[in-house]
Amino acid sequence: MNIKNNLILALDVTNKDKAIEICKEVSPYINTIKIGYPLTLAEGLEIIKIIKDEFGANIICDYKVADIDATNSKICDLTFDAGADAIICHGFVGSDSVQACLDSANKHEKEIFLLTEMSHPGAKMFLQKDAEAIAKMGVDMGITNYVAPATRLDRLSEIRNIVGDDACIISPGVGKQGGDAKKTLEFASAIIVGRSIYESDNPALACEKIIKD
Ligand code: O7M
Repeated sequence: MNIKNNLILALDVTNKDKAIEICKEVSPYINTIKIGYPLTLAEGLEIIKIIKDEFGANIICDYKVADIDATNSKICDLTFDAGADAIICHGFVGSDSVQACLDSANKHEKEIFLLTEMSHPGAKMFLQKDAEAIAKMGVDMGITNYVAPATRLDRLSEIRNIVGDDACIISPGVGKQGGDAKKTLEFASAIIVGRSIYESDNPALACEKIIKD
């Protein structure tokens, strides 16, 4: 996926008009938009095509898919049929569940991103101890796209070592969660930024600052 300025917008607003307004403002800087539950639950799956068609953006659906294989297949099929270019899947559920996501992506000629360790403090309670094993599982399965935290650069670096230099790592946690864009991009292929952009009085300027820093 070609990610302009190595910057992905997490479009976690809950209203279509607001979403479109933000996308218009940031479109000179951003071509890849992450749509998650907040916007999808507010506006329905149709929002994927609306944003994709209006802005020609890559759409990564952040549905953190984490169910049994049969259910994961349905979730991924519906998401790709709705126009998503990629879907984010949890790794902790194990290889059969992740394989179902991968099979759906391959069938639709789309992509998955495998979530390893999360960025929030709570990730240290359970997920962190298995994050390296999750990344190794992804490598064994031939997965080339990953999500790893901008809030713990030592962990991001460790995950980079496991998945290799050719893998694409997208990294959330820059800005409001305390991560630094430039330092994160020493290890990550792109950063995911939400509130620092969409809560800003000037989202375009916020993008410019993040890119220049
Ligand atoms: O910049 P923020 O903190 O407003 O938004 C960060 C976005 O990244 C938001 O959409 C989160 O749901 C998401 N995210 C994390 O913050 N931490 C993670 O570990 C994982 C994600 C994510 O994108 O999951 C794939």
